[in-house]
Amino acid sequence: MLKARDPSYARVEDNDIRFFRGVLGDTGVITDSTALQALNQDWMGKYEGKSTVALRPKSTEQVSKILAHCNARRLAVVPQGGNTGLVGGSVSLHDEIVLTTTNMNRIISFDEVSGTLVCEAGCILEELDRHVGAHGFTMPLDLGAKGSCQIGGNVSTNAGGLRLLRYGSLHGTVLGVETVVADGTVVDMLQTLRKDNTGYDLKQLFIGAEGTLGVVTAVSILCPPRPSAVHVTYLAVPDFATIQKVFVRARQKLGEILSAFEFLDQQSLELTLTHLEGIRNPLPDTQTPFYLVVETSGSNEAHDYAKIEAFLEEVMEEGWVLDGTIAQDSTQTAAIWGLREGISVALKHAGAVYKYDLSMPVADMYSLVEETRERLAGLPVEVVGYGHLGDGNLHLNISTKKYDENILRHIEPFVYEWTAARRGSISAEHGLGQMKADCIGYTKSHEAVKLMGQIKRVFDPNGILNPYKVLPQSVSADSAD
Ligand code: FAD
Ligand code: 2HG
Ligand code: ZN
Repeated sequence: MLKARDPSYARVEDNDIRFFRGVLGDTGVITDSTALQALNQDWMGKYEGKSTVALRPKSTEQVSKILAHCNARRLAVVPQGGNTGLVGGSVSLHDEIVLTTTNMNRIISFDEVSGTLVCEAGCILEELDRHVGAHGFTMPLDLGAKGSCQIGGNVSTNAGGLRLLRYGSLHGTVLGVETVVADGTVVDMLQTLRKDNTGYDLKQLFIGAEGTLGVVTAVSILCPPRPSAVHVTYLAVPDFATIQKVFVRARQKLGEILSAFEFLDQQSLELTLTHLEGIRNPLPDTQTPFYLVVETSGSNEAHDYAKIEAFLEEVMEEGWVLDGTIAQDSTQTAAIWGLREGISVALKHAGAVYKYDLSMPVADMYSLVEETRERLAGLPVEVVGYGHLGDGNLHLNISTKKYDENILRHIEPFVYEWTAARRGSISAEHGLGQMKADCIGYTKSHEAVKLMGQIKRVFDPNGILNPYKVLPQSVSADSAD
């Protein structure tokens, strides 16, 4: 149910528009309803905002002036990057002003010795990867939305993605951020140092804050050397218990070159083949409940290939893998990744989808998918499970034709309670957004949530930044105890 508009926020008036045009020029202020449509709609088509104004600053100084004005006027603001978020965080609920970083897309510097990239928040992930790739480096994160998500959005959601297993989370690879807090103060934390223990590491608060603490305007990030030998294998596995054995063996045998360990179930595969054109089944003659995408990234082609071949031989001899293929060229590699990355897109094509992004002990993961399937038996849904198994991250998706409160009642709070009972997380990598703002208490303690509310009020005492998201209103508001 849509939360009511908080009446303490002001409404945009003609004088505000005049002010914004004075700062950004006419082209930086969007009021045309057709142009606003794309900014008001989230990637899934599930959340629809009602913003009547969107702002497109080109510099940190402009962001600062906008926020200072909005704070003084108590106008609510939604920061927006590539708008690929999956929890309704990047669109408004009511008439909040959208502040998009799309025009802040300059690369500031790249240090070829350390591999440190400094860039503005609106740079698109794939373009950054191309840029650092030309210097022999790679971005430390990769995700299906790379063609449109922005680094500021990645940092603000603490995006995980397909290679977290190898390069770790953004809490480790982001070296610095520049951010503008609610009253317009620019906080320069754009360090490029690997080591810096001077005081509290404030930048960490902005990694995963989902636009509730400040607008991230620039980022410095450590890029690893680009691997010169990448091998991808696609494996058919009979059951979930066996997947865990294959994972343990992959870590033992592939060691430091293991860069991804992803799983999908038969239902995910079928749904993707049905709804996406151009996706090829890598093992068309083998039907089994589970498939794995295992990737290695290293620097010695022959040595790495031999290692993955030996691993494959071993897991097949054990009877753990029923069939498998190693991509022989970049086209086959892209085809396997195209299937894995295409699952979300296929789900979108299939209609409405209830998405749950959970982390928990790997051994428990698939039982949740099976129990959800049982609970929903008889309803017009397809329950699919896939995800970053190597990171203990399950993507449980319930696909149906249209959003339906009756279906939702069968899923929630069941999924959250089930996850909480195993000390998991109800938001492993996508964030809480508007979808789960009121659910944070399932897997974070009362005391922790209360502290988060206090932190929120330090950075944003008027609550203008991304209201109704991440924390329950009662916790964000000034009156919270
Ligand atoms: P947006 O969607 O625009 O915003 C996301 C949140 O960040 C919002 O709350 C917004 O207010 C805030 N925000 C955006 N920019 C800023 C800024 N500059 N300053 C402050 N706040 C800001 N996520 C993963 O973690 N792993 C995956 O593997 C993954 N795969 C995906 C695949 C597909 C096909 C899609 C559609 C999404 C996927 N996602 C994944 C989710 C999403 O892409 C990521 O969360 C991404 O990091 C969001 O970036 P964005 O620029 O689109 O941000
Ligand atoms: C992925 O891993 C993304 O593909 C998206 O995180 C997951 O759509 C989803 O549920
Ligand atoms: Zn994911």
